[in-house]
Amino acid sequence: MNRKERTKWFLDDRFGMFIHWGLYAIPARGEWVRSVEKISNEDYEKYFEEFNPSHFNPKEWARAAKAAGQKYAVLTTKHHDGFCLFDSKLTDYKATNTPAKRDLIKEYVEAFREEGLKVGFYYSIIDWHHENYPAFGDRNHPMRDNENFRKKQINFDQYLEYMHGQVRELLTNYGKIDIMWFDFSYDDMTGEKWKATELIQMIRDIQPDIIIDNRLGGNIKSSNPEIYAGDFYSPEQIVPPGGILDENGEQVPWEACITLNDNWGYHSKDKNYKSPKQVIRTLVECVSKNGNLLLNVGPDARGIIPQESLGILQEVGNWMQRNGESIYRCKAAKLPKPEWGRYTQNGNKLYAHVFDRGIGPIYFAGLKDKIKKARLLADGSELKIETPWMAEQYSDIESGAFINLEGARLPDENDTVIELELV
Ligand code: H79
Repeated sequence: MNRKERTKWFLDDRFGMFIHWGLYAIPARGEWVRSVEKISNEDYEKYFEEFNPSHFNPKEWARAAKAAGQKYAVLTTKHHDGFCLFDSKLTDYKATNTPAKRDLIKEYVEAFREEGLKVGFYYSIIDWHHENYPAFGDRNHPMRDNENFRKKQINFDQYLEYMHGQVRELLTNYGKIDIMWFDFSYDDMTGEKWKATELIQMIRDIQPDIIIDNRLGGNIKSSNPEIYAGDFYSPEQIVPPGGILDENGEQVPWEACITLNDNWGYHSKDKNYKSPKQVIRTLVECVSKNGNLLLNVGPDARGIIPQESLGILQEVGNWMQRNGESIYRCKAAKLPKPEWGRYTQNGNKLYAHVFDRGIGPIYFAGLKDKIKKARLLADGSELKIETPWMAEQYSDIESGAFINLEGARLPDENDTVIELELV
């Protein structure tokens, strides 16, 4: 399979759930807490001894994802702090040895598969816990100010063996895995520093259909990318303004990962949540530029997704239930961005996402005599194409079409979608 074939389902599905969960849910100050507060291994150890997510129920996570209209998920099997949610034979630093006493990745995979969702693994190639991970080269390492630690002799090859071995475990012990999400290369720690070619060959050997992000390094936008350059580009906390094109001007698959508040891991005081409307419009923006949205939740130390996040997911789900057709299997339309919102398209179905209605009829530049039928996607009601009074006096009128929405307000303040069947 080539990249295009591998990523077909991914680009059809468009919307996934990112889950950041680990020991850092206990201090509840975000997943970078060890680095930001320069916490030593010893001081962080208490969270390992305490980790006991009494309400962990991945079926509930999966149901929330499904109800939101998400089609796949990616969970942190190990974040930068090095703690493993899975039962790795290569370390003691794993959920099995905490009061949780079990392989949480196994339960996640089973629960999400059961709901019909595709399953992905996030795996941090950075590891602040492993004794052979170089603190000296990592300006964010929690022990960066500790002279002894920085000068310690390490054997990086042993870390690579560990890292490759864990990836092998993850891709061998849990059945078919759909996405491998590495995080991340930096400075000269990139590509072959991770023995990336060897790693990719092993991955493709075990899971030939898996899709892999672009964070092992290389240049995914090259016309001749490295084998480890990945299947999709992974912009973080941004929707790339013009989408992503390679050197030949061809579309590169991409997925924007975005938090719901300002942290990936659970943060008890961060209430800076996006609104459902922002999330819906961001999803539409991604699809209108040929991209996916991977929307993050950070379950707490009990294993519960914050109430605020669940509320947002629910409202996004209400919208998706009626308007999902304008997202799944859709891509960018070959029309300029309209004044009132965005377009997505699937074959001869053009979806007009009206964010900003203004007053009066909505104008569709370039679509005169090109619209066979128009309906409100949410309820299927027909919309008439009518040329307004004295329209011949307006510029552009020759090539455009008008649709009149009854009433003063948009039927859906989040995003009113008009389905246009093109001739
Ligand atoms: O897993 C999530 C992040 O933890 C990870 N990638 C996503 C998917 C990520 N690692 N690094 N970065 C994102 C960017 C680095 C941000 C930093 Fe900072 C700025 C590190 C130190 C300064 C943000 C602010 C984190 C700590 C303070």
